[in-house]
Amino acid sequence: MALLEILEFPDPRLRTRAGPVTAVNDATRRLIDDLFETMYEARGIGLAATQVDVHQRLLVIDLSEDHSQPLVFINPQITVLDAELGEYDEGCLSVPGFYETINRPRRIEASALDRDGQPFTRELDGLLAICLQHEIDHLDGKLFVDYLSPLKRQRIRKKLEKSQRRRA
Ligand code: GNR
Ligand code: NI
Repeated sequence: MALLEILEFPDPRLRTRAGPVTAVNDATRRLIDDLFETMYEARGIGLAATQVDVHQRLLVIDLSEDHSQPLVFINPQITVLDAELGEYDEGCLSVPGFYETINRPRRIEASALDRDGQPFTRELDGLLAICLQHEIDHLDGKLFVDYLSPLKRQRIRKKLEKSQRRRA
């Protein structure tokens, strides 16, 4: 297993649109294990491959406190079940330290492949529906800051660039 480096906004690599996973094999499962290890170490509830500079349509989620409910979504697709939006204060490991209220559809149906390459479909709501939409946005090169006003996004970008310069 390996800890991977998480890219931070405004790194242009976060804007890459990931391509489909064409085969679920041992290399895929190694990547999945590394994503979980990296996500748990960073205390996140989700992580998309895009965030570690791997541009494949694969993401992991675990909403549990004790790392007991790992979920894998490969080539995920969602359909919105209900036009109703819900708001949530979202954060992102690629935008560390910033939380903003984002509106998204509350109820979705998700289809994907699991870590064995088996297809599944689930209806999702609550934080899981929010998190999956947030992760699929990453696969499409999109970040939650894209839903904010240009002024707010610019402020966040400047602050993160400053802290990245301090660390460099
Ligand atoms: O850890 C995370 N918390 C979170 C909170 C609200 C909405 C979405 C998220 S996902 C985030 C981890 C992350 O950046 N995944 O891409
Ligand atoms: Ni994120």
